[in-house]
Amino acid sequence: MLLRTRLTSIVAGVSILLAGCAANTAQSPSATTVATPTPGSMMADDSVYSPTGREGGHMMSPVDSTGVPAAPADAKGAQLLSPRLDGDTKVFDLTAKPIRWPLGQGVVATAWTYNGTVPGPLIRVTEGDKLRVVLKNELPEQTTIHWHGMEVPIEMDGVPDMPTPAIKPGETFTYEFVAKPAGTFWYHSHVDGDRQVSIGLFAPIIVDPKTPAGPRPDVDKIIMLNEWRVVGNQTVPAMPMTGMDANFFAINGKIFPDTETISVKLGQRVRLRFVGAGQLVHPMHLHGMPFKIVATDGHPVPETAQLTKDTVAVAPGERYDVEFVATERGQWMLHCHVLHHTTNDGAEPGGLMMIVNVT
Ligand SMILES: [Cu+2]
Repeated sequence: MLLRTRLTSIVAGVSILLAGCAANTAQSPSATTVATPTPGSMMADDSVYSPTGREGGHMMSPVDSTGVPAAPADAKGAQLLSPRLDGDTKVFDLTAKPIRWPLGQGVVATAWTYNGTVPGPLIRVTEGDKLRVVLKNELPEQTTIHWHGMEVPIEMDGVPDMPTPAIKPGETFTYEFVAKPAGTFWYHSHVDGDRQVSIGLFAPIIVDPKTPAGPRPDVDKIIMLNEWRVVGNQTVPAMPMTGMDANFFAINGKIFPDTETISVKLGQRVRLRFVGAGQLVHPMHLHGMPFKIVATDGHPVPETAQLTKDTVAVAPGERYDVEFVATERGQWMLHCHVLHHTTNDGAEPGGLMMIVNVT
């Protein structure tokens, strides 16, 4: 989600380049091409959305709730999606669609989702698997999927027109690639990310190693962190910008005390896979027992380099896999240490908190 920064620096670089070439009026065609924002990106001309221009128009407008169906009250995000087999290819069907999503505590957000949940469904495969993901776009706007951190061909990378065009409303696109490398990854929209990702178009993908280094952990949990702005019945994409600040903070699409409780038996080994799916940094702190950081951004950390920590700062886009052995009985808090993020619309306790219950 560094597209804006990247494009800004590219544009800045190109401006300097062009200024330097002022005496020579023949501009390099390639430089002009690079400076052109991709359609649907944050650099694009948003006048197509709003006659008043970009920041004051489309970016800040509430999400349209008209006719959006409600998810079941007990709906959960990041649930395992079973593939169907086509020969030796694992096929996953996704539909991008709006849903009224229960964040918890009676707060309902208008979300854009994969298959109607926040986060979208978990895709879990083994390194080397042939993967096909069929995405139907039932959103009112174009979209794509970017396979964040995975090594996919450029045609599958999900940045609009670089080189594959975005998927228009009503259209379907098939992503096809071999799952690599092993690790914790996530997938998300790469169109109008400031809005589309902020309102729910994100989900986990885990690639298990072909040859595991050791036994699997007894408990293995994904913890996707993001932020919401819900005022009354209206959802506005939360972004770090005055007037757009988040007032709800969610773990796997839920706010405390409606976040999941992780149940662990004494002596079990627990793996938590943190994913920074929002736009803020969340230093996640576990009470009672220290943990080791065993993988960063999906890639294993050699044992001799594994830091023992009780807090890990999860920045936007990052993943941290941490592991600990449950040595102490009790209901231990796991929470963000930006303490405003443990509130629901300003009231504590709430937000990015969950309980690890060791029995
Ligand atoms: Cu936080």
